[in-house]
Amino acid sequence: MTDTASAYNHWEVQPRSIRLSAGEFQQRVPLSLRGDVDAPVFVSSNPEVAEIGPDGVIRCGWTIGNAVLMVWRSSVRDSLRHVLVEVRDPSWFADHPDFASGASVFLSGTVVNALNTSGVGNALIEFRRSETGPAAYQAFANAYGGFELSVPEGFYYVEVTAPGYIAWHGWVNADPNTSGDIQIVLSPELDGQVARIVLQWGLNPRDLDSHLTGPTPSGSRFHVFYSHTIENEAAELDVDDTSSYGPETITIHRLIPGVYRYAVHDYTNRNANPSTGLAQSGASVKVFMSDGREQTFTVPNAPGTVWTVFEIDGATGTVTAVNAMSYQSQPANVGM
Ligand SMILES: [Ca+2]
Repeated sequence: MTDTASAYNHWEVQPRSIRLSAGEFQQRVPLSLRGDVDAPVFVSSNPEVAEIGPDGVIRCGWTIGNAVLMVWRSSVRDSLRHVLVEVRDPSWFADHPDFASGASVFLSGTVVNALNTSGVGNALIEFRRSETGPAAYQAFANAYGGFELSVPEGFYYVEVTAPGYIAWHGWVNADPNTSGDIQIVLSPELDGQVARIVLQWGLNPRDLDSHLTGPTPSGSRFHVFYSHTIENEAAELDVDDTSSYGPETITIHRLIPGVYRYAVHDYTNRNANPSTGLAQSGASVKVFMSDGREQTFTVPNAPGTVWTVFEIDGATGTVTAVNAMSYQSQPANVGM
């Protein structure tokens, strides 16, 4: 370690592992393990089991065993991170309960643009067994964003990518009893805007609404929602969905000092109290910041018609989870 290490103490170091099936296999170290660094240095403790090139590609052969992969943030070898690489016989995967093959599940879905819900052609859909594992199954969307594939039942960490869009990550349950059409919402890369917020939910309630409030230069607060879709130079509601699933998307164009507050309103059940419609909606919110930060929030299992999801400090850009449920019947009052 060098005396520069303390400058990088924000670089999160935690135990991670990668499991590979023996047999002339290559897998690039995922971004989550490389960290957000320009020129990481990789060294394997056991190149016979798993060697790693300067490009971050792990290569294994037929030698079963473990290797510790060391990742330094830069060529001065500061801020060391360890990753365990396990190379297992292919039959190990078939016998392991996490990997055993169950019934084959047919999945179909659509990849859509968060700004206008049009299909995203030729998106790549990859199903992984773990957040850091190799792609186990993959499919390309057709020109209209539609895709189909069959996978053994189970939980998968799915990555969806397309040129010009921010990569989508999330867990998908491939269950023969519950699987239906999957909607993947991709946000175009931010181009001068500071943030994008995407809301999705399930079949019920029919209509959830996105609300963003924030400071104005004159000292009052703006309120972007379905009846005021654009606040000049500040933010806009790109899509309002009123018939289940979403997406509803808000783009923030700039931040000024003050508190920005994002909330989801259960419009369908706005006059009900008590109400568990929002809690049972399956709603999730992804927020993408222009510096690459990304957070996903899922609705709390608590009654209420308003889910106050998070706040952004306009001076620093810090996103702080709120995740509070409350009641409000008047849309104009949500998030104020
Ligand atoms: Ca709506």
